[in-house]
Amino acid sequence: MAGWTAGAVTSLNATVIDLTGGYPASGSANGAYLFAIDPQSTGTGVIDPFLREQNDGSEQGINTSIANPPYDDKAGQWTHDLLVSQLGTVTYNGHSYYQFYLDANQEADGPISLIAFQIFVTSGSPYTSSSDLTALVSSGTPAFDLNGAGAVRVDISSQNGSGSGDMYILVPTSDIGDSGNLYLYAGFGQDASGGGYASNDGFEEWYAYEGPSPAVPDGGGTALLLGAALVALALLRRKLGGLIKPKPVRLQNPPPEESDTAPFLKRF
Ligand SMILES: [Ca+2]
Ligand SMILES: [Ca+2]
Repeated sequence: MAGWTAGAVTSLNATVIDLTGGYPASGSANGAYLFAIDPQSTGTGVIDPFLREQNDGSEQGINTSIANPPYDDKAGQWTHDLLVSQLGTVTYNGHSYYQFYLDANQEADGPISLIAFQIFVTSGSPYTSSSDLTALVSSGTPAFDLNGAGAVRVDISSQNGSGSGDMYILVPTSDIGDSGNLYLYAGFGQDASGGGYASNDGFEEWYAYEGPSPAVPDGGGTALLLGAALVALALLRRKLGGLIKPKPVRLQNPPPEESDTAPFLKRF
């Protein structure tokens, strides 16, 4: 979808949040906080991405389990419906947030620009029609819009290609609520004035902190359950430790590449 420009970005002078310097760069917009992820972070765990999107020039995507998803979604099991109730919360500066991670994948680990980030919440069953989803984006009211208080462009380093998180964003839980279907609509590319960085190379991927996991059953825990518990433990350490780096939790024979069919390890 080359040439696409986020409708919300109408100002020629978007506020730029520059995270390309990497950790500890950070910024905030419309009540959300954005942080570059430390490339030296050693936390690793089994991750459940819910949105992959990919195109050259610019790209946009929304999470859905529809077999033929709209926009530049990369169909497959790592692009799927998500419930608000699946998410865990984190506390930052005394307030409660949902935490969404981005793993960007660009040529030569180059930068990319996030120019649209909206979260929609709906009740009832998830959408099964691509046109209903695009109508939601074009005419619905987002529960959260990073551009809601003025155009924002977030420049992000895509360190370490795919398999390593590059940024996370904390979205106030008060904006989202605690139930319903959660749709993340995210767009990348240059802003309306031609600033920022186009998308290229591999897919961009989103995942979320999905909260504390059930205890691993004695003697019966599957690798997936164990991995999820370790991720939760590592994230809990992050939460409790502020900016203190999480300790290594699991680094045993990570697969060389992310699989389309099985959970995989990712650094965060
Ligand atoms: Ca990356
Ligand atoms: Ca890319």
